[in-house]
Amino acid sequence: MIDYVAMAEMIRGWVEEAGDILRESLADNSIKVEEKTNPSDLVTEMDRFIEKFYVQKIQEHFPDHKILGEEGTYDTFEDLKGFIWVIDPIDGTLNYVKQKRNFCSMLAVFNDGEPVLSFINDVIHEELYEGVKGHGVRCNGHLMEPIAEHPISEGLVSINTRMEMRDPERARSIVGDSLGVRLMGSSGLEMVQVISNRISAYVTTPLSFWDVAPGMVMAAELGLKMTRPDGEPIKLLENNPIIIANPMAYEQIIGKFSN
Ligand code: 2AM
Ligand code: CA
Ligand code: CA
Ligand code: CA
Repeated sequence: MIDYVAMAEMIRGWVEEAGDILRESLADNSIKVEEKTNPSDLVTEMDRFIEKFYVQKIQEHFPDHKILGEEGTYDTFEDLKGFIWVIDPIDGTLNYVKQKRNFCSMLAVFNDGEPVLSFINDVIHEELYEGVKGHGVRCNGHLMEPIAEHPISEGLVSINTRMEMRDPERARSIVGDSLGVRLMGSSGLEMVQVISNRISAYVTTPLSFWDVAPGMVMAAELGLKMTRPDGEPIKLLENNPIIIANPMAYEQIIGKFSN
């Protein structure tokens, strides 16, 4: 039997250390920024540094585990057997650069294709969310409550900006049924809003696997639904559009994708 709680305890130390490095980096106005595919798709030297930091720790402690990271770490995956780590060193890099807030650092661990551990570190608010399969979700060590079912008419919703632009009618319909919309520009923090019941649903166009992976074990532990909008399970290591919501809101939103 693998002791996921003991494993989480060790990883927590790494995530906290990465958070400290990121917080301190904000004082440095000379962080180098590069464009990736377009002016809104950025990478900084800190994205690469933090990814390397996690990779070194993983390789030191778990040399036979596989790793997928946004900034270039890519093992070959013949199948989903064994342990796979998924790293998003800074989620919301555009926010990190422009706002110096509203970003997070994320890790997710899968065992034989099952989500077992995940971390989302809201660095600026000093809130570290940790999901452990079978042991619930904690924020700074405090166990989080399962989320009571409620309709979208009783809550706020979030969508990603691409959905607003590419699927405006559906986006409008979802938002119109809710109390209002909130857009943060960090899929990790958006998932955290749902996990902590500050918004009722997050709906997106296709995102990379590292953008969504940490939400999976947390959603499962808190009784939330998290699938693709066609109702299919999230495809591991692939791009996925997602809905993450409490079951009642989820059914309402998924109904809007079936026609
Ligand atoms: P990132 O900052 O790690 O790249 C912004 O809406 C959210 O979408 C962020 O979580 C961001 O993650 C992600 N994202 C994925 N692809 C992106 C792209 N091409 N440009 C900007 N953000 C992207
Ligand atoms: Ca990026
Ligand atoms: Ca991301
Ligand atoms: Ca990133």
